[in-house]
Amino acid sequence: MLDRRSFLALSAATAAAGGLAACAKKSDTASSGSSGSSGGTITLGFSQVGSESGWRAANTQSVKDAAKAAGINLKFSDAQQKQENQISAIRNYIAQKVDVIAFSPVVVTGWDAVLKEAKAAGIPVVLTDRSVETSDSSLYVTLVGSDFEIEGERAAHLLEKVLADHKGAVKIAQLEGTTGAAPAIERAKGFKKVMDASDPTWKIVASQSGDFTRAGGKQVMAAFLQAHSDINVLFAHNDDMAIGAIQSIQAAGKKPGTDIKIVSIDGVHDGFVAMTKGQINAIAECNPLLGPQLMDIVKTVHAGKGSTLERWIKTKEGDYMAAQAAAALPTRKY
Ligand code: GZL
Repeated sequence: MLDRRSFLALSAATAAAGGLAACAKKSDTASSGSSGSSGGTITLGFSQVGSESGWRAANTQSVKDAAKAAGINLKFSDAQQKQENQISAIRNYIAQKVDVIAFSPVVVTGWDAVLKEAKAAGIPVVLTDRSVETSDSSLYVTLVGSDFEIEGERAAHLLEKVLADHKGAVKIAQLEGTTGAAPAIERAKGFKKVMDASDPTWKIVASQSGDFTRAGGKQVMAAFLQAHSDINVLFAHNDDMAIGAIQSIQAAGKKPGTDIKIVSIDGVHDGFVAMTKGQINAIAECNPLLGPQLMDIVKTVHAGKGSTLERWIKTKEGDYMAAQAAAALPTRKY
């Protein structure tokens, strides 16, 4: 199976043709005014994963604020982390003849049928945040979002820095994101790639999904600690699960950030606060503020110029050690 990077690299040409066709058909319809747009206003149908984390809340706000600023009529739905809800929301947008559909797919598989329906209706689709696995790359025009595999690699390199003075075994617990979701699959892959190449004494002794939620992180970490008293590192696929896990670590009479070093991904406000308290040792940022880029993409696609876009528009993001958190916190945008 193609991994995400090679898949995306291979799909550019077909997508350009397919995307162009969809846009051309849509823009033809758009000019006849029979689409969701009233006059010059573009109507965007957006299906959001849910409201599972601080990252998601910031991402939702960014999309809503950017649509308003761009004068785009936004139809927004929250799928509560259920793929069937996203599929029905996309079908509703097709029925309403919106001009463009955008969504963050909760998991990577199971989208071909509904995306083929959007293509048949001449409605171009833009992916935000997370990717899909499909053999038909004309089913969406572009993806705007982070490289999750690189984020996993970055988290492992941050852990190398956190463990610079560490002596002895490294027993890692991994809190995975939502099962089947691109960030969960790829962050685990990137982390393991660096781990295997860097230090053979590192061992992942427990790994399970906490579904990107605080409750999930707390519950799974409690179970980890029951089964493995020797855990001295936690790698969490997002800050919310790390924050939930901190409660279980403390309940077990251990000091988060000291007895159990913690590296996480996202960089939400509460993650930075936990770093200022020394409870999280480092965070690889994942930027949720995709709204403005998404609206620019929507306007380009609606104008029939989707083929001019890169197949994957990556977001810029940084890495933070706990020592940098206090200085960074006041100007953080999420
Ligand atoms: C990543 C995003 C993930 C975040 C989580 O781009 O899809 O989903 O890392 C969120 O916090 O729930």
